[in-house]
Amino acid sequence: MNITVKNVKLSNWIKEVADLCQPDNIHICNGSREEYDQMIETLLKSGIAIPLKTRPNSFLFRSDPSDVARVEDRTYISTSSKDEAGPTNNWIDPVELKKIMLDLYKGCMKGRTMYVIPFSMGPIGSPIAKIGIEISDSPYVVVNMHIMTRVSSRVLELLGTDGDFIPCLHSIGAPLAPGQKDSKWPCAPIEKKYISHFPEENLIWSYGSGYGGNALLGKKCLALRIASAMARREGWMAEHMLILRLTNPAGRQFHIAAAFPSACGKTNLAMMQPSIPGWKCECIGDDIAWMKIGPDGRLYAINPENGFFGVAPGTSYNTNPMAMDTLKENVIFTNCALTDDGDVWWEGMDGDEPKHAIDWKGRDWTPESTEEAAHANARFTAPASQCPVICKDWEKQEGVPIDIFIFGGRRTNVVPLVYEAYNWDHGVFLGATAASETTAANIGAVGNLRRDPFAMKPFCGYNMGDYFRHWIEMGKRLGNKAPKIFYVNWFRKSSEGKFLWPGFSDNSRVLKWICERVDGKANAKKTSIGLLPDEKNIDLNGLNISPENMKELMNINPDEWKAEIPDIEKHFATFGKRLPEELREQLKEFKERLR
Ligand code: TSX
Ligand code: MN
Repeated sequence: MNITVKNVKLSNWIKEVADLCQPDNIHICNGSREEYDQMIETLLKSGIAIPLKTRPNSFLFRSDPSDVARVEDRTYISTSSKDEAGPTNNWIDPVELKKIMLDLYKGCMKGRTMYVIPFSMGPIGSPIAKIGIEISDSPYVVVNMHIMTRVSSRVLELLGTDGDFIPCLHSIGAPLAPGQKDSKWPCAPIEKKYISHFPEENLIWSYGSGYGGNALLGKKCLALRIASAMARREGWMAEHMLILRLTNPAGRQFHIAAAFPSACGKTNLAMMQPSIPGWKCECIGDDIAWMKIGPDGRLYAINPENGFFGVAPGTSYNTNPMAMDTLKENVIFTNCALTDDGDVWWEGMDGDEPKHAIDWKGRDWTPESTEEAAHANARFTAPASQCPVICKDWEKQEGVPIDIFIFGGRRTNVVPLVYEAYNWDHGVFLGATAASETTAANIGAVGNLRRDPFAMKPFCGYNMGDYFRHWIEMGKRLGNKAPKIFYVNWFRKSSEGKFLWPGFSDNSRVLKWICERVDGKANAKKTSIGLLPDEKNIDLNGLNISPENMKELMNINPDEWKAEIPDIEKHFATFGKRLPEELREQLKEFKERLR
């Protein structure tokens, strides 16, 4: 094969992978519209992509029913010692894991084309951006990477002859024998799937799955797991956070980065439109924030992604109108239902459900069917630039200065609507103890409390105790320029089981109080858990919420909080000696405040 690549490391790696995986062809991607169109054309001809009649340049894909989500028990952080990966990660010794995977990779691309995808996470050339190269045998991965990252031949130019990049090797793990008919969604069985990270050498090896975070390696694998390990070594932060800009009626901008576990509506908050007059909200990112301390000592954030890979079910003009308007054209849908008029549909979409549809498995569906039409983890892949409220500065090379961090979770009781951390270390304590109740969208029983520190449990590429320490250290470096830290809970319910807070657009009322705190304009009262708004401090103008409900929403019951302590202690104990002294101290002070 006649491949010319200037970069020495890349050209050697391509040869090495081609020798190992034995593809029929090699295609070096350039990220152009022509390349995208040509790829889609091939996918249409083979019947894998289904064109949508109602949305220009938009297509539906159906995955294999066994390949529908990230596979956390097949995800590995492979460091030289198990302790380096820590208690929250699966670990296999790198020598052993590479031996297993090299065996799987041998000849795995036979009968297929090997795509070399050069991409930038972050605006090309930004001082915070990183370059990755994904090698994949999936054309579906190529078109998704076109939307989710900046795929471009400019990336190869930027690399030059000796520039460095993060190698991301991906195979669906389904070689074709000569003459063998391909399936619509080839992939390997679960016991052969491996999503492996080698953070000590900035390397990603993924095998056997074609879905989402298992296969689009720029996102969770590079931008969170590998980047978090790089960030600790290099003194910056890679976080599972949305980024938004809130502008108050006086024109002052506040930049907020917020971390929530899954099923808390992170994408909805990222695109939220305020219900209070005079306030403006713009989206910068909905999933990942990379942050570095700038020349002025403040923390600057970029969104390393180029698109949204969002959960479709539940997305509607009610819950997220800006997302709905993002999805009008140039979108890839995966595992949604197909309506008779050639549009996609999913549970929770506005309006009546269709009388007939084809479900995500390709079978007839009617409202009488016992299964869902769309898979609960069905997705849209859409360009961020199409979001009507994308911030004009979302691609600014130096990023935006973060004023506020928000952590949160889904809690039916105990946790009030909003509170502020006393100081940075206390804020790190709130992030480290963050917890959320499981919903039908998670695995396991509904309503169980799961600790998900900083919403990073599945995404931290090293020992989480060291990650907590890194946060403590960033606070020391940021000093009085550190963002203020808050905790929110949109999901508290009354004793009758009704949501106490309307949520969605009305969350702007909570963000307003948060901004006013940062501006030094709002009061707060000291409590055992942190600083709480006085009841009158939250702007409830035009909102129909009873004082009793407001009281219940903000109530702190010390007995309920005392009952949380044993679980926090158990959680902290899992990190052993790696738990920073500062967090032990925070827990001690919390216990004293509760006495
Ligand atoms: O995304 C949500 N947010 C954040 C929005 C900016 N959701 C959806 C979560 C599932 C992904 C919410 N659900 C929020 C919320 O603030 N709050 C709730 C709970 C809730 C649901 C419905 C109503 C009120 C609260 N109202 C009615 O049903 C009329
Ligand atoms: Mn996420």
